[in-house]
Amino acid sequence: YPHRFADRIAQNVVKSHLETCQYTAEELKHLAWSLYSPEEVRALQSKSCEAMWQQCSLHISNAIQYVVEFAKRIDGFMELCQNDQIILLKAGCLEVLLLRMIRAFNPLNNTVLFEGKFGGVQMFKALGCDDLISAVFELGRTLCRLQLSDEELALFTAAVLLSPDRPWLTESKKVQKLQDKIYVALQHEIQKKHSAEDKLSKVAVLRGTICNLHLDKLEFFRLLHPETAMNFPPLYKEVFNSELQYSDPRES
Ligand code: 4D8
Repeated sequence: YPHRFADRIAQNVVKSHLETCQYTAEELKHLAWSLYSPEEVRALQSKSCEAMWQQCSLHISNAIQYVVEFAKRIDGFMELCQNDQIILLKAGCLEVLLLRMIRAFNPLNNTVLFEGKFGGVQMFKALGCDDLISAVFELGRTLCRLQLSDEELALFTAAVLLSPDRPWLTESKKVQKLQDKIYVALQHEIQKKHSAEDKLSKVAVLRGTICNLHLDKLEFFRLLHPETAMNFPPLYKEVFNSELQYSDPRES
């Protein structure tokens, strides 16, 4: 049974993903054609910038809680030291959020699910950062073209979270080992459904996507809205049920 190992990892990661991805594929299919009316879009557009940011950041924080829960359920993640768990989540949660967005993204009409209905870029006009929003939608379209299954998305987001090259990791070798296993499982998963050429290009594109996801624009966003971008303290508590230690215990 050469794939027994990969299968076990895939099973755990896919289960964790499905348990924490907010909406089932079935629910999304039903919602897909409920669009915001022009009046509703206008109402969103006429909100103040602050009010719209607040509304969006609420959803982003909420979605990030699910990403945190996803990470916690991946075999091996909780065995990493707390320091590294925090680093991986801080560095990867926004990327995973944007990857997860494709489940709630309709490339046929360029709309995304926001508070129960689908709407286009115009919906976020009040935020006053059209370039960022356009880049996020563009990313959505690009990723949708890969037609990832939930299994592939699960494994890929796990691989993004377990990136061994994040700065300041103390046990990056351990993270590397976990990521390698997930990539083997991803490769195996893709092999099941696609021809050989398809498979190779897909893995290559996905690996490339990890780098492309380090969008400068997100950095820019963080600078513009540090309070919104990463309102982390509550998340630390959520992950560890304890206060965060910023200092390295070895230094004291
Ligand atoms: O499952 O939680 O219901 C986006 C936000 C998604 C940002 C959310 C958003 C999502 C980014 C609101 C504002 C992605 C789902 C709904 C709310 C992710 C833009 C659209 C979740 C998947 C679709 C559906 C503006 C949910 C991009 C702010 C920009 C940043 C990059 C922070």
